[in-house]
Amino acid sequence: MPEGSMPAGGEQDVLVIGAGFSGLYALHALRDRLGLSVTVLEAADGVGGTWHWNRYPGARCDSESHSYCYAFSEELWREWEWTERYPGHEEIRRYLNWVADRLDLRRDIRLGRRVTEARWDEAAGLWRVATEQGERHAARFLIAAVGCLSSANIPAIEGLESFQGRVAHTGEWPREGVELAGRRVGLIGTGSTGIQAAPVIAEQAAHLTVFQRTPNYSVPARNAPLSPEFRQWVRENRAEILRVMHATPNGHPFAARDQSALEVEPAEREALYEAAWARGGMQFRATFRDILTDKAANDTASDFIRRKIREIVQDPETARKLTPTDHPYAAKRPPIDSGYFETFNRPNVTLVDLREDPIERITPRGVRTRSGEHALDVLVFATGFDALTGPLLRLNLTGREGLTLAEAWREGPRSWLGLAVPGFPNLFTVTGPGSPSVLTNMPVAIEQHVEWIERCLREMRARGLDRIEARAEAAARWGAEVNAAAQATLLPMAASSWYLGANVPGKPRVFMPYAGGMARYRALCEEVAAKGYEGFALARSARIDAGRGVVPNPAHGPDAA
Ligand code: N01
Repeated sequence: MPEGSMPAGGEQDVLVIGAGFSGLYALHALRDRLGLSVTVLEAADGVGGTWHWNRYPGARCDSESHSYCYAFSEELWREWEWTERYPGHEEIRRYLNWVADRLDLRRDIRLGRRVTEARWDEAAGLWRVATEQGERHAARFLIAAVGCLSSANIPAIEGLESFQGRVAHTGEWPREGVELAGRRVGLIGTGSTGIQAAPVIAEQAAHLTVFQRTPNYSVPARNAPLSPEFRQWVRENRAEILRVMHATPNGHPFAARDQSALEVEPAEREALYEAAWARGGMQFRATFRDILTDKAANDTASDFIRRKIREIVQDPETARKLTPTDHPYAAKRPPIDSGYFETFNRPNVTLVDLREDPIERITPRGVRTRSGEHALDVLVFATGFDALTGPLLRLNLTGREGLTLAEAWREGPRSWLGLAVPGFPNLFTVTGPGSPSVLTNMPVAIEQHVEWIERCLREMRARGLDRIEARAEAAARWGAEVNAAAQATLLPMAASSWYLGANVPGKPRVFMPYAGGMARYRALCEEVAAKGYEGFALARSARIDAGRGVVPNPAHGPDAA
């Protein structure tokens, strides 16, 4: 053990990495329902995962609050009261902290432990995990619950280190905040985050300069406090709300209209889009069933939003720059906003179109584009994440026979169902690449994965097994399926999409999430389990016979008997 390291964390049945939505639920499911010994290692000094870090001005969930929470427990569902249509970051953190207390999770969560390495020890049949803090842990099963968007991407722009003002990435926003009042603020990036942040920063700052590389579509969120009647309706209609969320492709509590955008008369179509615009939110995408599958249908939605941008933005030149032309609406993750386009009517806001006026370098005083220098006190990067694969790769995982995840995924992620990687026994990736993950309302995808893993471990125990590994041919087949599902949609038409890894230089261009829909995916996962874990190799190790395995000797808990 290296000098300064702490004593070994002891041998666990399961180690979970991450204490966000996924890790908290994995701990509850595997400890309290399955009776396994579970420890959660979390890099941050609090629970919350992505919501621990994303504290930028305007940070708010784009899913509606009554659907952005745990659904597995009727008590949790009834006891928690959301206050707004979309929950703000503080409220989500309060919620997750409340869940951690309510389910007595904290005693098995070790905060401030950043995993730096995890190695499969074939002889011992254990994952050996090291943290930056010098701890060593060992566990039979390893669950990566590290989220999809937790590895911040700061572009390597020349001169960045010379900037004398304050620099912050939205996904690692300082806890104490960043002073914006009276400051000249530059914001790079106009994805969902930049679009949420710009209106709030503009209200606080002396001046805001938005550096835009790709203009984006956005629809008003129409956030508002929730009425007592609505909250009552949510409490009383849990079963129906969940039924819809589990039946729809995106896990949201609404279904797409079962009609093509091309089937209706133009006047009626316009009226339906107007109604959707007035209602606000992600539901705009559900105005017609073929918005994401038929380019001509999509054009009607894209054109509608382009017209709205021209109506809202007073300066025609600014409106032109803000109007997306190079990809269909919703081919990139569609943002929703609270006054984004209106922000550009403010006298203290400037838009810089980086396609016409690219960044040359960052200087000590600000950002220099081809047309000149923009003097800044604060530079905010809303430049997104090394999505999906990034959080897993930075765990430095080494599987069987010394295979590293970086090598295994050199040409893009390979995974069976986005849940398990060939060569990495007893590792599960919650909402990993190849699963619907970021194309869905995340808690729905998370609950489905955690419950699938729980069932898998329960059934392995019942069959006297303690080793599971995805087969390479299953992962190869699934890779083709993930690609085919994306090709059946308009999603690959956005060249700059992070779904494709396009935002990170050198990252393989592979469409990473499964676009075939959550409902279909859930059915496939059920089928795999029902067929005895098709595509997986299951085995029994000598540990079991020595009485040391998870399987014959469940630790404690309701399911252990
Ligand atoms: O990141 P993004 P995000 N120079 O990658 C630009 C989730 N989310 O943080 O499009 C200049 O979408 C880049 O430009 P381009 C949600 O899933 C959820 O906004 O690559 N610009 C783009 O404009 C979302 O999709 C909620 O040309 C550069 C922006 O930076 C995901 O997080 C709320 C650049 C990055 O956009 C990521 O969103 C907010 C460069 N070198 C976000 N590099 C919820 O509701 C990048 N850009 C839960």
